[in-house]
Amino acid sequence: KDVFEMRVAVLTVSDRASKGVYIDKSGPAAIETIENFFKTDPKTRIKIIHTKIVPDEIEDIQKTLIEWSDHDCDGHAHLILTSGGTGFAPRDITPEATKPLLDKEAPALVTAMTLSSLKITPFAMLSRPCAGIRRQTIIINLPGSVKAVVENLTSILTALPHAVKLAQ
Ligand code: MTE
Ligand code: CU1
Repeated sequence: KDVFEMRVAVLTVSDRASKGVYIDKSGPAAIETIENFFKTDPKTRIKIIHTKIVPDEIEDIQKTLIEWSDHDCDGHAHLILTSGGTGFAPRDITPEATKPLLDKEAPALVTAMTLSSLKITPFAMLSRPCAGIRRQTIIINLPGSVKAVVENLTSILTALPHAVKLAQ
C-alpha cells in the first residue's frame, strides 16, 4: 500500500558538543522520539538521512540547512529538526540563522510547541524557535535540552506527515 517514507535530518547546534566537550544527547533524543511515534503508523516510515553537530555559528548552520534542503541526487530532506541555540544567551542564534533561509514561515508550529511547553514549564517563554518551509523542506527549531526536545517535538508530530506531503 501507500507507505510514505519521510526523510528526516537532525542538526544539533552546540559549541560544546561540536568540540566534543560532551556527547550530544538531544539529536539522538529527537531521532528516538520521531521513530518511536511513527513506529505504529502503517502509512509513515521514518528514514534518518543526515545527522550533524555544528557550533553556534550562523555560517555553519546555514550551510548545513541549505545543503540538506537542496535537491541533490539523494533527495532533499522532507523535515529538518534543529536542536539548541534558541534561547537568550549571546551565542543563541539558531532562529536568526534559520529565518532568512525560509521561503515561508509556519508560526502555528511554533504556537503549538509553545502552548504545550508552557503547560509544563514557564521557561518555555525563553525559547525563540522559528519554523517554516524552504523549497520542499520543513525546518523546525527545537530547544537544546533532551527534555525540551522530546516535549516540543511530541506536541507537533501528529501533523508532520500531512505537512510534509503538502510541501512537496
Ligand atoms: N520547553 C520545554 N517543553 N521543556 C523545557 O524544559 N526548557 C526551556 C525552553 N523550552 C524547556 C523548553 C529553557 S530552560 C530554555 S533556556 C529555552 O528552551 C531555550 O533553550 P536552548 O537555548 O537550549 O534552545
Ligand atoms: Cu533554560
